Order: sequence, then C-alpha cells, then structure tokens
Amino acid sequence: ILSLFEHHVYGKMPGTPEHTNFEVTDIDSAALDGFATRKQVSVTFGARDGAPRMNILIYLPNSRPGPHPAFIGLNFDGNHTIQRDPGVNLAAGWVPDRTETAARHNRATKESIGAKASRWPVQRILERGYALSTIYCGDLDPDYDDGFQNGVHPLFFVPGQSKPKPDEWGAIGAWAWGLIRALDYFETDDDIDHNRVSVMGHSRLGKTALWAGANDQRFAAVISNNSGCGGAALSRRRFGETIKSINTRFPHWFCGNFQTYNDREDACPVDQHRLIALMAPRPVYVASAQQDLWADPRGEFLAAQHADPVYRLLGTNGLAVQEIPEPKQPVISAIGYHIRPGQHDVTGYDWERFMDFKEY
Ligand code: GTR
Repeated sequence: ILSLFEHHVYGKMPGTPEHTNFEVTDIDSAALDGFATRKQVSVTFGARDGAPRMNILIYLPNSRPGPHPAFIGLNFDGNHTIQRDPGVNLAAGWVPDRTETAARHNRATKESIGAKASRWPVQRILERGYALSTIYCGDLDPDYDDGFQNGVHPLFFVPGQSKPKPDEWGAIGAWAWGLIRALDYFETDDDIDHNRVSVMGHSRLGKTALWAGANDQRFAAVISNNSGCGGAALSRRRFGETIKSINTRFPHWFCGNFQTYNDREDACPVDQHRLIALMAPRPVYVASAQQDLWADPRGEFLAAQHADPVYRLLGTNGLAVQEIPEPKQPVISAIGYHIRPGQHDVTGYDWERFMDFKEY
C-alpha cells in the first residue's frame, strides 16, 4: 500500500544524503520570559557550497527535566512567525507574500515575527510538558512551481536529470522528507525523547504530516489538521477540492503520476483511508472544521472510519464512534477525531485536543 501511494500519489522519496550535518547554532535557556529553552539547529544536506539547509527551531519546557516528548510540525511562513521571539532567525530565503505576515518581495521582515502565533500556543504546549519543534517548509522546497530547480530536489538528480520522474517526489514528498530528517537529528539530542515524537500539520502541511508518518514508523503519533484533499479526505467523494483542482492549482505538490487521476478518482488504486491505515497501530488523529467544506470534513471522518478495520486487526480499539460526532465532542481512541465550529485554521482548541490525545 505504501508503494502504491509512492507510485501514484506522492512519489518516492530518497534516503539520507551523504554528508548530512547537524549544527546547534543557538541555545538560550531563558527564552520566552524564562519558561523555555530555545534551540536552533541548522541541518545541511550535502557538502558542496550552497548546499540546501533547514533550520529546526525547538522550544523545551524549563519546568521539567528532559528528555521531553515532543511535537514537530512544519510551518508555512518561517520559524520566526510562530512566536513573538526576536531570538529566532528570520527565514533566509523565499517566503510567500502575505499581508498578515508582512513579508515583502518574498522576503521575511522583522514585522513578521510572531505573525502566526495564534496557530502555535507554545506556552500551553510547554506547560503541558511537551517540547515543540518546527521547520519552515520552504527550507526544503519553496511552495511555488519552479520545475523543482530550488529546494532539495536537485540534490538527488542523477546526471542528466532536471526534474523528478513521474513516480518521484514532489513538494509534499520533500517536506515530509525534511520531517524525517529532523527525527534523525532528534535521535542525537538528549533533550528530546525521540520515541515520543508526534508529527502534526495543518492543511497542505497536514497532508505532509500524514505522508511523513506513513513513511517512518519512528513517529509515535500522527496528527492531521484540516488536511483535506490528498490528506485525510476521501478523493472519491469529489466533494470540495478534487484531484483535478488540486493538481491544477498546485502542480508541484504531488508526483507526476497523480495528474493522470484528474477526473478519474475511481481509477486510482488507493484512496486516503488507506493512508490513515498505514499509521496503524500507532495513534492517528484527524481534526476537521465545520466551515472548512473545501477540505470535506465528512470525507475526513469517513477516511478515519474506514481505517478502523486495520486498527482493530492490529489489536487496538480503532475509532470509538460509528457516526460523525457533534462539534467539540472529541473522540479519543487509537484513531482520534474531532470537528470544531469555524474555519480552516489551527486553534488553541485543536492543540488542547492533540495533547489530550497524546496523553491517551
Ligand atoms: C488550499 C488548498 C488546500 C490546502 C490549503 C492550505 O488553497 O486548496 O488543499 O492545502 O490551501 O494549505 O492552506
């Protein structure tokens, strides 16, 4: 099933490149008014000048001794946007221009610091005893279609190759690969309990969290927030975003072969409940939002439900309900689920449920 997803949906990803180098560039034990220790780790892939590099930002709770269980999630706009913390390096390369992040001419600005803090309740996460780590997805592959000339893809081109083959990774594959490389780093860091790392992502980065979790069983739990088409939602429902609409707007996200399923959902040998089942028996959580119809909340629930037989086969309690629950009635079982009122977003409510789930 994993190889069907590789071949038809996300593309194959490579392993660890030779000469991967981890360098801790910053440790501040008095970050965030003293309640956190902040670490920044620069990961370089390959030995040549200008080799691709990703920066992992880590906050550890000062109130407890390590090693800490942790969440890792990619962010959309740069590590500096997740907290009002001037000690975090501004994203160095291309970032999306957005009014709310005050990025200009595709460059981060100082005004961007903390612009996305509502999505990352760092203080609560640390209070509840977890470390939080994040990476800017654009460090791995900037989120626009440039024919795979920037980001990590070219590092793996064989001589004469100038773009991934139809069954090789797109942007989601590269983002997921970065999360996996971060796990490699955590295995070397005594502050992180690398056996208790949950991967979480929102929307396109929720699709990515699921793909990372499917590829690497070292992720102890996997959390999808409003991941929709190509994430937790069943494609065959053709509700909200479809394979054709996603491939048209974002031709760089999936592998080339996925384009052949535009308007041909039934021909694809896998649908997304099987992706969720690939996490089994590890805990997996699917979160939806009522007004986020583009992501098809019902399709997200149904995919979780149709992963249940695999979870039960492997001796867990699967998904504890038969019907989609009422808003704010979280289902906490091996497959977790909630739907909350409101829009496409990550909120404090979502994070509190993810942490409840992690304690389950
Ligand atoms: C939308 C896209 C969705 C989802 C979302 C996001 O434009 O259609 O698949 O990924 O972006 O990432 O916020």
